[in-house]
Amino acid sequence: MNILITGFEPYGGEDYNPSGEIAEKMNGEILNGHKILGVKLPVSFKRVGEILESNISDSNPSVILNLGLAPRTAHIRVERVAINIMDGGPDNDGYRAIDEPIVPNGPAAYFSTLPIRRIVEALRNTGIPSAISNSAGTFLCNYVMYRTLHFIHINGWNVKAGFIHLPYTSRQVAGKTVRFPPPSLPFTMLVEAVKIIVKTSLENL
Ligand code: PCA
Repeated sequence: MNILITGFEPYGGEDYNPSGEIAEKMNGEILNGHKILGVKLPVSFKRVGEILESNISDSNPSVILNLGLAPRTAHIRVERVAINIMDGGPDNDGYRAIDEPIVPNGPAAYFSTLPIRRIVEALRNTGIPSAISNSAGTFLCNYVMYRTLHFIHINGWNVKAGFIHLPYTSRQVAGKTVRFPPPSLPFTMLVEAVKIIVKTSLENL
């Protein structure tokens, strides 16, 4: 079985995005005997869909974890739902979406097919702060979650897929010369969290 992990390149004036770094770092690793394909995605409404779908088709994964950065969040957010809306930007191509559907006439929403409550419990049990989140926003993270769930749905594939929002890394925040740095977790803890999420998903296939 294969595992696909995606993250994003930096966006919004930041020069670092832990989600893309973790995806690339884990590329090629074997976890519980399963091979990980890790891919960094562009923060582009126009370009990301095709890259995402070709990676899903090529890797034929049993588990798909889409990762993204949620600035000013202090914990691992396990997303419950993706909605059929693009509203935000500008993305890295300079495109700003306003109230557009991701898939015209597509379902209003898709639920994550990951075992989200068990994931939150497993993370908390290892000392990693985590909670279910009921909105992945309306920017690229929600877009990638929706496109992933729509793609596996229309193909009729039985895949555990969902989205995880990560906080800033501590190192990233330490580089900001501000009076009150935003919340963060160490990079090593974020990597550990992703591994726990994959393992919990594999246990619940
Ligand atoms: N976070 C953004 C897009 C890319 C990322 O890492 C979001 O939450 O939509």
